[in-house]
Amino acid sequence: MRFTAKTTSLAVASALIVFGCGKEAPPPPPPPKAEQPPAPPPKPTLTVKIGHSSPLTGPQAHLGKDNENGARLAIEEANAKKLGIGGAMVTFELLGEDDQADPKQGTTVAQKLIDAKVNGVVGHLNSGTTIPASKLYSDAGIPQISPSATNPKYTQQGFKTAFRVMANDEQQGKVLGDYATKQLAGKKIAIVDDRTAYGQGVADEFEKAAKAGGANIVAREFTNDKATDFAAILTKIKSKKPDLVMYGGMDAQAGPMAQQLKKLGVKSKMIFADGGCTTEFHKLAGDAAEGHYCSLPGYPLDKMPGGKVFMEKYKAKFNVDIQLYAPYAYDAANVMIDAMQRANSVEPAKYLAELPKTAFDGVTARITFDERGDVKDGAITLYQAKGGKWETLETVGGAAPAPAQPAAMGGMSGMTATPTAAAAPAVPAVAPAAAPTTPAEKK
Ligand code: ABU
Repeated sequence: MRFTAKTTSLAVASALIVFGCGKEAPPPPPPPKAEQPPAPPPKPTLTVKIGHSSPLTGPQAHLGKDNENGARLAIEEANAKKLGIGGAMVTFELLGEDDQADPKQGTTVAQKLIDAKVNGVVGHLNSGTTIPASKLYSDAGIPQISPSATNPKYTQQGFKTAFRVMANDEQQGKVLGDYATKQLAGKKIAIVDDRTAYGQGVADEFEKAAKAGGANIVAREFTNDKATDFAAILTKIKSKKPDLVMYGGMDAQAGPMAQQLKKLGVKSKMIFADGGCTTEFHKLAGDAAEGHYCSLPGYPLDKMPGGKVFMEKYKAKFNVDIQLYAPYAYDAANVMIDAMQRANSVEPAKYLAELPKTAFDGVTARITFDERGDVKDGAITLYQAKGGKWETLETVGGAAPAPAQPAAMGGMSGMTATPTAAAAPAVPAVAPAAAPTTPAEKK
């Protein structure tokens, strides 16, 4: 007990000492305030102008709008990502111009885009406009990626600024010529072209390959890219009784030509390259479309990873089906933006240095460029018109895509892949344009 009382007294005394005879101890002083770092200044914003040029009026307006839509979709998606490049928040703006598929208008429009200080150009659609415009872009140091111009000359001029994301007409003409003579056993072939850089060029390449395959060219006629009446040339062709009629040109002529062939009682099938390989061909030709053949660079879109998703997004945004080159324009714009990100600069001279090193998984292909700026390992797919759609026959060349992902909606309107074609491995029958294995340096 004594021990307990003593202990208690000591505790009380200690408490009195500690708490100052019953007064409450003041709260400890707050620690010195840490310096708050100043809020970072808002990132500067930067508007980056991407030029686009295609025919928005005239017989190819539906294709021109399709290209523009593809590029616009890529740009809007990039804007939604709020990309920072070179320390600035970047907003991309599409400057769309109408070159009317006319070479002279193509250079006028190119100069307009250069004067507007675009950072790059996606386009033009036609070889006939792309080639003369490419000189102006080259002189101005502005990178240009054509989604659809296929005349080889475009990338053979030695311009460091010129790129394309689609296999060229040497490759396509050869595949068509081989198919016409080997698979379709064409011996007597008539050829018509529209005298454009594309139409005449692809017809020439087809002719070379068809002759090499043993065919006799029984007629070589030409029209133009505004014509709709082909009675005179088709009557001449009828007298030659061809097995096949090859057309070098666009759907606006291929469709009526198919109709007029049928009306004349010509049973020969037409065969043509990408310019006629559209949904519009079926509309223009009606029931005369059945059985004709076409080719289109790349694998069928619905077999590409990202292909079906792209179709869905496109339809949801524009409320129309893809006509032809929209996926290529989408890829071209994305390749340009990707190079800007890798360069961390939107300055043409800086990101141009990154373009040859591109390795971009687009919806049309894994895009890498050869030393000229042509897409490497470009595949080419052959289709046949059946029941109002293009059905896949086979794909030639190119690296086979990874399996496509499932999508909620159906495939691209007017393009269907047969199960056999989809499962078949690519047949490397077409030599890709000079294809070094390392990233290309433009010379
Ligand atoms: N690729 C065929 C249509 C565009 C062009 O090269 O003229």
